[in-house]
Amino acid sequence: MEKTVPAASELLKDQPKNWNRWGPEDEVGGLNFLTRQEVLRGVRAVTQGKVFTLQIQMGHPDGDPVWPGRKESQRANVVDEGLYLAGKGPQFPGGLHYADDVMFLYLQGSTQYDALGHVWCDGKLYNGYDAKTTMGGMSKASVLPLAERGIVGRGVLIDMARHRGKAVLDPGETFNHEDLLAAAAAQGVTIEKHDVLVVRTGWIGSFHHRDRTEFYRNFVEPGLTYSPALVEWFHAMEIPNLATDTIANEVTVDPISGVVLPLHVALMSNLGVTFTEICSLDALAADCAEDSQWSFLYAAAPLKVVGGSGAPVNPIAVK
Ligand code: UVW
Repeated sequence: MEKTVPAASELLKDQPKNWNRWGPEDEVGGLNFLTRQEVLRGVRAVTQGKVFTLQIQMGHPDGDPVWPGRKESQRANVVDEGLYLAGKGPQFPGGLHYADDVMFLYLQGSTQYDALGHVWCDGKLYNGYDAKTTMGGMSKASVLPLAERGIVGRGVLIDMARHRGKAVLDPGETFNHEDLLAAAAAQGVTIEKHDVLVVRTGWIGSFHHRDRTEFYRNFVEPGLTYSPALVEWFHAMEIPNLATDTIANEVTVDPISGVVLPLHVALMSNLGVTFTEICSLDALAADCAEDSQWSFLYAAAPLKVVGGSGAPVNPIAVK
């Protein structure tokens, strides 16, 4: 007999919400936890001056990892020396030549922040905003307030792949907050309240080594899996931001209920946890494994796209 999949709102009906916690006009959710004290706590994690950039390459000639149905970013030259050689380049007194290009991209098609209103259930976005405010561009809970504010705090990396002795977790492989805590203990680091939680699965790092058809077959990523206890843990820990090296920051389909992406609702929409997706974490993870320092200053600011449901970002980790 076929399993009936509940509505996400039904699955999550008793789960906590941070709507109105920061007032009826709030659009940045968990970023409210990142006070000046939290910025300074992040700064105190800097001990060596090592810098890591966490964005994947964008417009890679072999394609970029995207959620099925989205198109990969495409960059194209508009002006280059070829145009000048053809006698068509723009001419200026003094003879300067220049290069120009354009890019077609999904705002969720690279390393990016999701706006808190990016997903919703039952016609209500984060903080109770009406889903009609998404029409023609998001007028509420868009990526712009996240971008205007910036995200700076203490980051902690949990390397689930390394913890399980794998280069990359398997498609559909799940883990929960207890697994994160076990991995943290094995790494010798503590996940502290208000940390930016960065989780490595190895998935995005494997994209350019994998057969493309195999990567997208029955598309199911590894990742965090929903349970009321996991949501309660995020709520109690007041996690402002979850960053992972997967396209969607959670296992694609909840293996118990069959609901697709329930944590997008339970964490992002209900609690206001900001999501950084499609991060490149392999170099940072290799370095953390070598020097045993798993915490760092995390700093990021998505692009200020007016009305955007998300925006590309190149987060920085400083150890
Ligand atoms: C979807 O919106 C489906 O996913 P993501 O948040 O990963 O962009």
